[in-house]
Amino acid sequence: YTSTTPTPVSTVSQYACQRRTTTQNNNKIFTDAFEVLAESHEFNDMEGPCLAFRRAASVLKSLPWTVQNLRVTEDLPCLGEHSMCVIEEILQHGRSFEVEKILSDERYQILKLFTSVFGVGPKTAEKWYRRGLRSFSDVLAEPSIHLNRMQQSGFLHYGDISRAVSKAEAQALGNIIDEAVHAITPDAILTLTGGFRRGKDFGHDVDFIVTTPQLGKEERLLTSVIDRLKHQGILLYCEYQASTFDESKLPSHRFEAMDHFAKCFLILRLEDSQVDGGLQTAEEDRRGWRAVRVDLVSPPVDRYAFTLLGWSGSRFERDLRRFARMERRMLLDNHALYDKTKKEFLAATTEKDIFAHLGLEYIEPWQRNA
Ligand code: DCP
Ligand code: MG
Repeated sequence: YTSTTPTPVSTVSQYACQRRTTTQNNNKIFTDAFEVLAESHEFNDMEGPCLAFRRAASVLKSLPWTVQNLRVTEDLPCLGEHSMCVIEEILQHGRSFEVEKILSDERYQILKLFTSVFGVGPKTAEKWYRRGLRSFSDVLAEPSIHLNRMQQSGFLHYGDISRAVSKAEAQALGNIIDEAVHAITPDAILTLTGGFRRGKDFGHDVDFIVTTPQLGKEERLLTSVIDRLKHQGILLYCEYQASTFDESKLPSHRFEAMDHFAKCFLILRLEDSQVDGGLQTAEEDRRGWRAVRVDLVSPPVDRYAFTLLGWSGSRFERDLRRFARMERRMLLDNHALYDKTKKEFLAATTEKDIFAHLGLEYIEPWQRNA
């Protein structure tokens, strides 16, 4: 529900891991604006302001009420002068002129278009833009540009994978992966993670953790699953990364660092007949299938809880790491938790163990949409 009397704002933490954030966003008009500002700063390689706008958006997403005047925002954390100005503009005029200027800017539009291709990040998009390329056909017609495998499949399946994946489709993919995993290893563990674990209705991909109770057998399980999907003829693209995990290494200081477990980035062919309540676009209706992005990660089972917490994602997970470092002198990442004071690793079999080690109240996955 949306209450009109704001709860005391002084109790809102600067850390997303100390806030409960459901998928119901009562401040979408503001957070959409902040997201555009964050992205535009990202395109201009300005990490500081980009992060500031992302944190500001995250704070507003956690509020059980809608911001209706500027006064209530004064006591909220992570809202700087610039964010306040944007809120004020929106409160007054129903929109932000600064955001509208960005949205109508050619460079922003083109970089947004290029980065919407699987395998194309801000750096590549910027390089293409600087070379004077302005459309997909410009890029594809440019002989000096070499697309890597990921980008080639990104263009090939662009229409399908740029369209959101529904919960029913995620469920159908879960069934396919479940069948494959358990045909290979009957006692294998398969868990849906990412945005769908947080209760989102739509996602850009579907993320799963795949492991086995037998320590050391997890990597072989993943490669066998990939082989099986290939034989079923539903593997449209696969980038496999072997494990580079070293258990003696301390958790990474970097917030955005990828983990070292065996993983794969896939594009799978999903039949309409496998999806409950089925049909999508007119073209897919005719074709009878769509392409979907799927990520699988395969940690050793004793690292399962860290991986699950990490891959459940959102700003929540970034702030867990920051909280651990800043408030507890601990290092957390997708592999482990390390106490710098005691100079020892802290083991965990469940997410609750990790929250307990950090002295944090447990927050359910569906409350982690920060
Ligand atoms: N992740 C990771 N290492 C990777 C890929 C992902 O640690 N190589 C983590 C970071 C994300 C989480 O997994 O926090 C899920 O990633 P997504 O990009 O799929 O994000 P969501 O699932 O939250 O959103 P979406 O609905 O866009 O898929
Ligand atoms: Mg995802």
